[in-house]
This record gives sequence, C-alpha cells and structure tokens, in this order.
Amino acid sequence: MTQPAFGNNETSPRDDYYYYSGCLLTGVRSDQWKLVLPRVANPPGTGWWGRMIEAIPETQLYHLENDPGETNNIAGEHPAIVRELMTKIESARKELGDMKVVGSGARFFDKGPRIIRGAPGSQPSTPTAEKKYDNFPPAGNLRFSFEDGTIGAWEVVEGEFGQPVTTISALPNSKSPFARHGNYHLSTLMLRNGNSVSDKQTGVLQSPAFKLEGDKAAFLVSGGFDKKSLYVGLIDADSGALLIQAGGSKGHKMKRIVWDVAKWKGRNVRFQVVDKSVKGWGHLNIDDFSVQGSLIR
Ligand SMILES: [Ca+2]
Repeated sequence: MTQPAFGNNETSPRDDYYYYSGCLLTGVRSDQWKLVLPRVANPPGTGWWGRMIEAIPETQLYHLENDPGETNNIAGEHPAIVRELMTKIESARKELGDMKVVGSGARFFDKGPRIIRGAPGSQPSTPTAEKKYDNFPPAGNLRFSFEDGTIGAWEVVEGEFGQPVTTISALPNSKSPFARHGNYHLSTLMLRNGNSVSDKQTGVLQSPAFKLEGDKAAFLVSGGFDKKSLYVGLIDADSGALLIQAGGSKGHKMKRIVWDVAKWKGRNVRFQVVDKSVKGWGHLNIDDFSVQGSLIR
C-alpha cells in the first residue's frame, strides 16, 4: 500500500477496503471477497458502541457478488484467498493501525497524544440512545443493515445522496437518536461532508431483487411520508409495480414497520426507498430490512 490512508481525493485509488469499528480493525474487502476477523463481543476499547459489536468466533470469508447477505462463510473452501487477505490485514495493521496500534501512515487532526475513548479504565463516553435499538428478531434470512458502511448490493437508481450510508447516530444538537441497528443506516438526509443535512436531496435507492418466500418483511424508518414522493416500498421486480409502502411520522427515532407480505409470496420483489420530496421532513432514515427470500442472480 503506497497511498495515504486518508486523502482529499474524491475517488479512492484503493482496490481494498478496510473495515474499522472505531479503532478496531475488523476486516477487509478486496474485489468481491470480504474477510471478517474473529473477535469477542463488545471488544475492549471500542467505547459505548462496542456493545453493538457481535462476537465473531472464527475467520469468515464471503463472496459479496454471490452472497451479498453474507450468509455463507466459505473460508474453509478458499484457504489461499484467506491467506492473501490476511496479508492485507497485516499491512493495514502496520500502516493504518488497529486498536492500540498507531499506523505508520495514520494522521490525526488533533495534536498531542492519541486518546482511545472508552478504553479499559477510562470513563465511558456519553451514551446516546443508540442502544435503544428494538432488538427485533430478523423476519428471515435476508437482512440489509449496511454494517459494512456501504450500500452493498443496493443501488442508487435515480438522483444522488451525499451519504447514502451514514455513521451519524443523531442530528447535530438533537437529543433524539435514530435508534438504528448497529453503527450505520441508510439516509436521504445527510450531505457528503460531516454532519450537514438537507431535505433537498432526491433520488431512489433499491435493494437487489429477491424471490419472496416469507410472510413478513420488516425494517426501521423515520422522517416524513408522502405516498407519491416519499416512502419505503416493496415493488414487483419484474413490473416495477408498487405493492406496499410506508414512511416516517415526522420524528427522528426510527420505528419498526412489519408488513404482511404473504399474498406476494413467490414473486420477485425489491425494497425501494423513494425520496422525491424537497419539503420540510422531506427525508428518510432507514435500516435493518429483513425478510425470507432468495436473491435473484
Ligand atoms: Ca445498520
């Protein structure tokens, strides 16, 4: 790796993407392969958000194109790829750093010693209500919670959103966190830089197509709702017809929507997030889709 870890380039020259939870290096994606390192639950030094981190008992390897839901660990079948990705992990640990390891290429905005907030022995940082996630048991095998920090197999099919996946857990100065699942959620609100927000962004995001095999579909949503211009929908993937829709109720905290989708079982469908509203509350925060289904290749 010869490029700086952090730069001002709009497009990253890297082909590899490293996953960090706070300062903890948790995995790497290279091309279509994603390796997830073993770890304990709530790892020391990850601060209050560590409680959202689940234990990973063994090294996991996923092929993101064939398995975007990351349900099939194929580490045992591809030892050479695991070795290659572990080499990248070791390089990243040296250059970018890891928990308690300051990378040779890491730069910090603050002068002085680096403080790992929430490290063992220190006071916990201010907890937010992020822990108020509803602990809903997933409605099926397909789950989209955006915890790799990207939209993954989803696509922006119209318009543009500055931070379609965001780490921001509450609006600046708001005491009402989004109460999402994990450390990331989908947003039509956040602008590209920092904490800035705008209701003026418009576009359409959609999930990969899947064959619907269950009776329920569930997700979290907050923001506004308009049946023509601002909603989360389930659409027929073949005809594009809107089957069912829901939205927020002008609040920041996401609420759980559970749809009865039994009558569309067997159809090829997609989740769709439509934001063509530029009015006040013209935005959506969304997370943690779950449904029983088979992705369509
Ligand atoms: Ca999430």
